[in-house]
Amino acid sequence: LVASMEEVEETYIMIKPDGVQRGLVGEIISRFEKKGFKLTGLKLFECPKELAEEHYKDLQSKPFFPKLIDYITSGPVVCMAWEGIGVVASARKLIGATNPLNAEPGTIRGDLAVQTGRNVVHGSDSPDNGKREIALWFREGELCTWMPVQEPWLI
Ligand code: RTP
Repeated sequence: LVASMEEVEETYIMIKPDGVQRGLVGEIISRFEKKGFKLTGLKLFECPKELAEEHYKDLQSKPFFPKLIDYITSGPVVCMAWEGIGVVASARKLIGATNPLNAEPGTIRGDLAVQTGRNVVHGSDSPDNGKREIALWFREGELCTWMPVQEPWLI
């Protein structure tokens, strides 16, 4: 069955610098692909400090904010836009709890991380924030809408 367009959401997923440095990029991307979501944006990117501060502006007053900004700007991140039915909440489930020690085995953080301050991946927490964050991290020409092939690639 084809989903009605109202059910289709978009979310911003980002592999943080520790995920890139530990060689987990392929592993993390494949979890979203295998689940059945559609990749519509993808780039390796060195995040400027101002962008990290804008992205995390709701956490500005937290004591860990300066450390969080240092972490996110400490090396390249992988920026991704994903599309699909219920993708925002589903991606958060695939990612697991913020503190990796509380994240269930089978989730990305549950399987691959041990510290809140090095929790390898970000996912938008609402459809509105999904749209806001995709607009913040991508320029329009960097996003692709595409349909699965109708003809087989191989015969
Ligand atoms: P994210 O935005 O990265 O997906 O994470 P989240 O919603 O699960 O968690 P949030 O509370 O929004 O925190 C954002 C990121 O800040 C770092 N953090 N450090 N106590 C600490 O040191 C602390 N608390 C949060 C984490 O990298 C968290 O993912």
